[in-house]
Amino acid sequence: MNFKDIEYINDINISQSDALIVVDVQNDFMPGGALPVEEGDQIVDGINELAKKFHENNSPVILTQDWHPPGHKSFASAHPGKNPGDEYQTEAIGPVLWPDHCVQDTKGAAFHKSLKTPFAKAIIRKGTNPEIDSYSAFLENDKKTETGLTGMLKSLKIERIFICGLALDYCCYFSAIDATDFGFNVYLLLDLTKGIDLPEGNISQSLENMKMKGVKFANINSFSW
Ligand code: VGL
Ligand code: ZN
Repeated sequence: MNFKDIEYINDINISQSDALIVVDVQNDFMPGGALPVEEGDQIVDGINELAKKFHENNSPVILTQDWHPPGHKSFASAHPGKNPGDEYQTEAIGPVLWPDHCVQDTKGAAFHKSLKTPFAKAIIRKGTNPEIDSYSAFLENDKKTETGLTGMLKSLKIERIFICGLALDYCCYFSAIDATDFGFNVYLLLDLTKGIDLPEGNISQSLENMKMKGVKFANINSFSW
């Protein structure tokens, strides 16, 4: 599956049962960062524009922040002889190892300087357990430990969630899949995300999987306002 085969939903009106989840718009995922996503910086203005609309409508904007302790097990440097990009799969880590990135309280873990963080109702920090990675904003990679975001959104009576940010085929993808499992109606904003594509083909595989799960695709022009 390729971007041009995708059907986009149109004429979306934001309502108070909608939430916007802005995934990992952090320096380390930007060009020049520790785990750069190509063109990752090009989505920030659009995300700000959309977040402003949600905020004006009293619909919650949630930011996520990858927030690893030093020596996190997802880092190749924590495994003697391993390099970033090497395959490594356990229940809690993988399918590949990463360069050291988004270490708690470092500049790399900070949000991109242009991201309008005052729009956020909450910031969910994930990947904080040294042994377990958390690509998803909802569930850690052990598929058991919740971040708490589901409870928050359910108590706010959120039904529909819109996902944007970085990276398309990791944190956005796993967040979208888990959100459907938790019963939300999920939209991925394809022009407000960029992917890593590691291993190669991972972006099209994740688009295919999301489509099969019932995730819908939209972009910033899909909203009517
Ligand atoms: C991410 C790899 C490792 C992401 C986070 O934000 O997509 N990817 N940690
Ligand atoms: Zn990470």
